[in-house]
Amino acid sequence: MHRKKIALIGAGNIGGELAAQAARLELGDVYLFDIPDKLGIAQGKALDLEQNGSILGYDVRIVGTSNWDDLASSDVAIVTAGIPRKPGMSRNDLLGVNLRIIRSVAENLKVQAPDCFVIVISNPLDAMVHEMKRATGFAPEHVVGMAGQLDSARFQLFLAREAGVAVKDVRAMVLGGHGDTMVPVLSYCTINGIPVRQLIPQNRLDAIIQRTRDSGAEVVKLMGSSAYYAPASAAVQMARSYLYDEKRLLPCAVYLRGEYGVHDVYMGVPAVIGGRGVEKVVVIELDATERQMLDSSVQGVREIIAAAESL
Ligand code: A3D
Repeated sequence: MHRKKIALIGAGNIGGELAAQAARLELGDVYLFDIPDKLGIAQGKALDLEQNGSILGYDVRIVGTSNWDDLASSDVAIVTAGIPRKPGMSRNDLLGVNLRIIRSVAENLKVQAPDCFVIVISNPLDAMVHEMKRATGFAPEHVVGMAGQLDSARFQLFLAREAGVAVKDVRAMVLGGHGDTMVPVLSYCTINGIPVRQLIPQNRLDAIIQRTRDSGAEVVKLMGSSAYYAPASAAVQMARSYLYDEKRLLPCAVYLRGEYGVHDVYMGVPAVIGGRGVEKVVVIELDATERQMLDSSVQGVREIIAAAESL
């Protein structure tokens, strides 16, 4: 048995919070990787977080590095390398820059950690995770994207606030691509088992759906850079489900091979994550409106993947 090794590629806002959460949960030793220009930041965050362990009582190694050799045989790699949005930008505006970064990360991961479970967060998410699978050649079960949990968390929060109930009593799922065409599936949305449509009028639900779709941009507008606490929590939940074989059923971007009538596309759907990676893609029935929204989301994802393939 060896201590698990968590590689965090990108030591920026999300990377730092991922390191903090992974350390607190003692998921394994944490390697916080960034480009040589940012080595000091990676090492500084690592040292701060190791010292934090003396206060909080966790004990794992946390290493800041820009040397790929340090990431050899990692069990999990969480990829945030790239640039985030600035106010007024869409996720798709990041395509050209982040695609080159993802390709170089994939080339190195392939060599250093061929058996790792890869969770991609960099945007535009669906195209980046698709490219990660293509460029590493890893099995689709070992390459997933984090987005659905974050979008679902946002949806749940707004529903809870509207209904005046605890957020932990709200269960909701957002499927489809991570963008303007994301699909909040109201037919499965409940507050402690009660269908949400019985508790919140349709005009308020429509407003909440729109706010959920715009929520990433809302955060960017407020603070000038992307959200990072909730994205990190969601990815850590996925990593933990893999490492501990928890078999959590989570909405995440997985490679579809005919499920939902969709082939060769990464998209947000419910999936079971366990010790073998993506163990099951769960196909749920959708009503006519949701199905239509999912189809247009697929179309949007295909377009961004095609744009990536042409670069
Ligand atoms: P930021 O704080 O800028 O951190 C990104 C880090 O990546 C920086 O420290 C860069 O130096 C580093 N980096 C750049 N190139 C490389 C490379 N080749 N190898 C290693 N590291 C590199 O950004 P952030 O942490 O706020 O966001 C990271 C990414 O996540 C962005 O693309 C965001 O758009 C995206 N994001 C996605 C979601 C989803 O829900 C999918 C949510 C929030 C942010």
